[in-house]
Amino acid sequence: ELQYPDRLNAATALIDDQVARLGADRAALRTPDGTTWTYGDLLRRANQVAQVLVEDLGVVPGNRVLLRAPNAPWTVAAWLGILKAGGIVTATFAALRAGELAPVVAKCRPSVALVDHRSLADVVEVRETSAPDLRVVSIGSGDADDLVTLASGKSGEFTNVETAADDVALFGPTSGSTGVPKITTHFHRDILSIDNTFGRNVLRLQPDDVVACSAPFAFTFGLGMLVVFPLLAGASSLLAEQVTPDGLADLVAEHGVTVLATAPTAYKRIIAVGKAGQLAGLRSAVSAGEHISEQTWRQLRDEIGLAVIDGIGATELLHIFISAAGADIRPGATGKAVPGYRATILDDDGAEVPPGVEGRLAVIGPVGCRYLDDERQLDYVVGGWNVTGDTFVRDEDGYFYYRARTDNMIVSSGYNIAAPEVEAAIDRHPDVAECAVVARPDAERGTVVCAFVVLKDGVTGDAAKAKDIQDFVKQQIAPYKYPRDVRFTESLPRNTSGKLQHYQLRRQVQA
Ligand code: 3SK
Repeated sequence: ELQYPDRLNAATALIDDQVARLGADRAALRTPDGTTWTYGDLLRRANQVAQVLVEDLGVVPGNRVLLRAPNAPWTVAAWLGILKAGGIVTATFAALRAGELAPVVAKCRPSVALVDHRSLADVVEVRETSAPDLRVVSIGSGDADDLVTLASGKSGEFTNVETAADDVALFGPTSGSTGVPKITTHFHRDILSIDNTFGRNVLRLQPDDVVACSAPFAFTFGLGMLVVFPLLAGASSLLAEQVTPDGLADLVAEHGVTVLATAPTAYKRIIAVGKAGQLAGLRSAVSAGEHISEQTWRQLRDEIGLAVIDGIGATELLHIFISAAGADIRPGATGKAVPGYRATILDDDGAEVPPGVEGRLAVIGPVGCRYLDDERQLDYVVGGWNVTGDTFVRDEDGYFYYRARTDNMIVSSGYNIAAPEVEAAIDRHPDVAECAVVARPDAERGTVVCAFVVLKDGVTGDAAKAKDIQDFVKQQIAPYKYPRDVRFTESLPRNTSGKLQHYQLRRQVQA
């Protein structure tokens, strides 16, 4: 069992202690344009942010601070600064629209929002419609009241708040299979636990590693890969604000990246565009967010000798809990329970099933699911097990093999997309009578959002209408959730009591 002192601020371990241990001059954060922040730079700027939060914005321990910013050095400084001040980071994707942000704000009740200057509009809209007391501070505008400007006027000296190891440090919103956000809560010790489990036992970064990851920090996969693991290893990370899979391969080759973490879609795309060779300098590569096919895994191994570390994690558990690296890898399997975790397969009644029998993957370990004020906790934690939304099967040797999602979640290119949320957005289109959304298998993205749409009488379902519906959806919810495949139909399959039969549509799109 992992033991932590009673008083523990994760930021102290991540940056103050590392500067004391390794010195200030090592590179911590790099960007593609050549900017480098050393560990000393990061400590000073994180302290400056903490000073702004406490001295100028009146943040006190336990206050929630919304953070909406891309993967960039000031975002890391802001994230650490919030922890230093004893605040709770409420991380949100920059792609979320006001309608998706509002329930997160309502539930988390942040007092301050630190927001990239290019994505202020949705936060301002939420403040105006439902959160009048929210103090919105831009990052990077250059204005006098901008976070970076305010921080630059501070000394950079700050004594971290002595939080308890089990004080909440992080709220991780997750869309949930119905589209109504759930807020996962994580303690200061949880942030260090992910390193003591996956980080040290599977990933094993070296101090000279340079890590790149396509996931945003708001997704805990990105947070672990770009902030927690590299800082605790004394390594550095390459932060790119927005990066396509092709761009990722170029970054790896051009910036001496030694460890890459991304979703299977990116690996497939890199292979498809003939850029796998650009990954040849990697020491290690991680795939998570969705299942990587054995074929893609073997292609990378055979073409460039890269044995990708597959893994499954969850926002609820902060990071990866099933994985394997090196000689432990068994092609086709996601891996074994990460040291510190136990994993099993449960049937629909919550009973454990023997090897070879499919069921729901359940895990137990140092980080567990704790939703903020949400009855769905009772579905996720059953008999002490954290019951994931995935069907798996295990073998006699403790290896776990992915089968399918168990709920309404569509996992496309590593993004979790709740089918009911997309259905609700399509239903609001004035020409739509009804619709149903399912996952359609896709060679590149794993699955894509596929919408079956019944139009109102007299409306023609053609390519222009499909595009119109897609654009309409992108206006209402985060654009990555839009249906890439829109199929018009006369009616939707229903059972005798009128219940929509999604499984019939799923069957249609398998063909
Ligand atoms: O989706 C995953 O597999 C994952 C991995 C790491 C951290 C968080 C998540 C959701």
